Amino acid sequence: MQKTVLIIGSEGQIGSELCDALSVQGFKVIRADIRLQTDDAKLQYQLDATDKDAIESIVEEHRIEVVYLMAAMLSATAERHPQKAWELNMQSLLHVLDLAKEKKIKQVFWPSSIAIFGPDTPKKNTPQETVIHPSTVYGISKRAGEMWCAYYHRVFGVDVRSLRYPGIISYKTAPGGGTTDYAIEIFKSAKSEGQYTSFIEAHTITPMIYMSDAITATIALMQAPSESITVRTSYNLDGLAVSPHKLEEEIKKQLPDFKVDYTTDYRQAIAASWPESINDQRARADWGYTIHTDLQHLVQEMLTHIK
Ligand code: AKB
Repeated sequence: MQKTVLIIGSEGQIGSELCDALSVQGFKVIRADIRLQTDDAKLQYQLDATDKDAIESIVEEHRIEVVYLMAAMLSATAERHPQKAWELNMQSLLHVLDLAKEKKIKQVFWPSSIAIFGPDTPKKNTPQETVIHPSTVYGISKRAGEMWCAYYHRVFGVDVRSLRYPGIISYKTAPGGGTTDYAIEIFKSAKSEGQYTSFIEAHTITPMIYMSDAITATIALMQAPSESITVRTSYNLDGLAVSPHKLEEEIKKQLPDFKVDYTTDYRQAIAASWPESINDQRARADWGYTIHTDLQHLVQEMLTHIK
């Protein structure tokens, strides 16, 4: 029988592409997002992710087996709205974990982030287990969420799985409120204006991956046999080491007149507190994580498709 999955945050950068990928794989996908206006034959719902009753009623109506909880307030916006960020990022997770604990759903995916790491974490080849002192509200909420996931798995047997996503670069749905958003804006501006003013310093490196690799990794993790999942907090995932300067150099190969200047703001300190590269041996060994898209290909794809 066709498995029914619920994507909470279906209209966001990752959620929207996850819906498409899971539909192509034959899943019945129910979309839910605060930004949705209409019910389309009950395949989509306007949903506040902090409303447990509303989530539960969708789960019951559609006999949902798997929930992908993609709704979150990202790092830059969360610094401006700490209380709201904490409520959204934590309440939504605890509600979904409770539904799994009550056996109303079988499996949960919840995204963590490289933002859990802070300035005193080793910057290069950051290990899976290391010093984890996040310096942002978003990072704190993601680390707390990881610990909740591990707790619900250990104490209640909940099958919750998670990835520490690097910054994700994509062209279909714009991200909102992240620090790594510059790495998408730069392509838009390169095409439309031939110039970009970066809020991140030229040589600040953060790990980034192309959306297709993030989606492939998410689905591979969720489809792996339970006994091969040895990390129940969240798996480290490495990406490409990207900085504004590296993107500028790569874009210039195709648009030689492209120029970048720099006016940094509070987001610079956030980016500087994150690792440059990540050790993802556990993800590779446990369920076969690989990156398929290199920087050259990524830049070419972005310049071809971004509107
Ligand atoms: C952000 O910049 O906040 C996100 C992230 C790294 O989790 N893209």
